[in-house]
Amino acid sequence: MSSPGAEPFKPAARGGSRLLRWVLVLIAAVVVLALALGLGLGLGLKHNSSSSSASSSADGSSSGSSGSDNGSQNVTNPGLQNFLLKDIRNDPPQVREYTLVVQEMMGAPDMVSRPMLVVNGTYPGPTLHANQNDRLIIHVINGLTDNATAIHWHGLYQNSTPFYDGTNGISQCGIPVNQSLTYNYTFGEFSGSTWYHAHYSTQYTDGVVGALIVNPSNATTNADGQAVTPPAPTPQIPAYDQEVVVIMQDWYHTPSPIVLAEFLSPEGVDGTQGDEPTPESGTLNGFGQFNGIGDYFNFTLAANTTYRFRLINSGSLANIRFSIDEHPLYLISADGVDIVPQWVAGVELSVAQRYDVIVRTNLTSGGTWWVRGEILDDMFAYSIPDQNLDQRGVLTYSVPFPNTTALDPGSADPGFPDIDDLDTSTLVPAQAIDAPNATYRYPVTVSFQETQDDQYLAFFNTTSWEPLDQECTMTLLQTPSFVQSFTSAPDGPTVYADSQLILTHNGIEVVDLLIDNLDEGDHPFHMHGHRPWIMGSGDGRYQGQALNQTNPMRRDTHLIPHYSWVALRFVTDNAGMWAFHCHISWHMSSGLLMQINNRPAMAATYGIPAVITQQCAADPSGGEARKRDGLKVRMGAPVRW
Ligand SMILES: [Cu+2]
Repeated sequence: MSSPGAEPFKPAARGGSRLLRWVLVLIAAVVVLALALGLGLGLGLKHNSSSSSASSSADGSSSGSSGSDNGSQNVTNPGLQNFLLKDIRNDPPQVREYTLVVQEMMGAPDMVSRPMLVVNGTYPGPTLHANQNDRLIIHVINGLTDNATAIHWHGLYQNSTPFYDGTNGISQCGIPVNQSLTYNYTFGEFSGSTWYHAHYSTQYTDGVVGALIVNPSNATTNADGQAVTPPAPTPQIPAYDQEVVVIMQDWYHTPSPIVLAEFLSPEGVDGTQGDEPTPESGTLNGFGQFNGIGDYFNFTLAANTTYRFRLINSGSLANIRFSIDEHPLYLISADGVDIVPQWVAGVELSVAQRYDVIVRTNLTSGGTWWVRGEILDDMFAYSIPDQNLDQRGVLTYSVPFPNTTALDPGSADPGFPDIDDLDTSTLVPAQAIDAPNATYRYPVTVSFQETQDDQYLAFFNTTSWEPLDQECTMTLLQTPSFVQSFTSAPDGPTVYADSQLILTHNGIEVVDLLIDNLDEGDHPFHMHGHRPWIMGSGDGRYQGQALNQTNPMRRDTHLIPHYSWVALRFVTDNAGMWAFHCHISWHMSSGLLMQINNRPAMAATYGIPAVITQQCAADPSGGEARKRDGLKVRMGAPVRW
């Protein structure tokens, strides 16, 4: 671990920076008010900007007119206040209630207008911010015109509430149009940076994403008044003054149902079946640049302050490299797991991964710096003209010796002489937990295969997933015969209805998934309801190599490179049906999903909210339309859902 400069991390004195912060907030409020009055509350994204400079206003929202589209139908940027978090760490345990409306609107994050699916009219959606001992009550309203939806809370355990996991085909069948579902849960042992997103076909690719930030809590009771044990302290993690969310994703100019249909067709998106759709650009806190234009998200921060940046890749395919020019990153957390900190120049986030880094605004000259969210092309099977992978935001704080020269949009990342990017093999959890001995071990293969009817589908072993019609596996658990099919049989894998690969354990077991990725592509695998240990990995197939049980890294999303193996270990103590799937949108919708069925008899006793069963019976997306997890696509001019 290298350390630039000898100065250890200390939070800056809070008084001075707080005054500056209030001044900035006041300025931002005046700007927002002026814009709101000027535009009649129709704050729209620019569609016709020719500016390539860092021109967005202090609150992060664009100051442009709403172009040729109906302004009231346009997606807006939620502004800096959505990403620069209030300090709620000392709030008492409480119930926090939110309403999220999923809607279809026109938007242009990178100046290219297209139909989007968004939450509460903004992209990204509102940041949900809570402490570990809080209860969240979230009313999700489906304001779409044709399609059902479901919202998943990535990385949460949903202990005793597996039916609120928000996963189409497993914990629910989707919220029908004009209906709602209230998700109601606590965090248990979870804290950290994570995100929520639609878990219904490829909907999140079109914009149904937002940050979900959970602070650890030292409270000894929870929001329900129950006694809880505070998490063990992690003294390695430095104190910080304020938190900043950075949510980044690769960005497509065509609505995902159309792209998905092309991907699954014999011709593929580019003439080769199986080539993953390549994005046109990317976004960083809702802004992207394309074809030489686009707004930059402005991180207008206070000088001499210690910030915890919470980085999220909410994308669909690409890895993203994050860095800030001239500001080294002190990496402290990965997917909500505190790690032994280390200095890095940049971090690569696979789809659905998160990293937390400490950034100090302590330079004395300059004043503006590039914040980089570079879309990496290592997953791309083909290139497209005009593609812009170089996505940026701007960091600004006041310095004694400002440089008045404008930032150069063509400048390369200057890097650091003595600091490298993160090597994920060096990640070590700060709270050491040794993995217990496995009681079951299962070889699992991952592959893409062409089927007899010319579909190119993804398989776990010999099963390619698709959601069931008018039922999901959690509603099926309310059927005694379905539960008995597991409880009366030995533990292990079964296939239900040809498409549901279900790995069942009736008791609390320690399970190894020995995964061989036989595919030429990399896959970021996500296990719902668990934080598995990464016991080992390597090239080729698993052939009995020794596994590391001593404080292995544990995280909910792990990239398995092409033609390689990984061993994941988890304990089956969280009763319920849990998805284990590739988080590349196109791959999950090709069937790369299996289910982990922990203690089905216990899970059945949790019951399931009647509304979920009723919404399944409503068959929200209509029989065949839901096959292959697809969405109804309404073709017309312009192309919309
Ligand atoms: Cu994949």
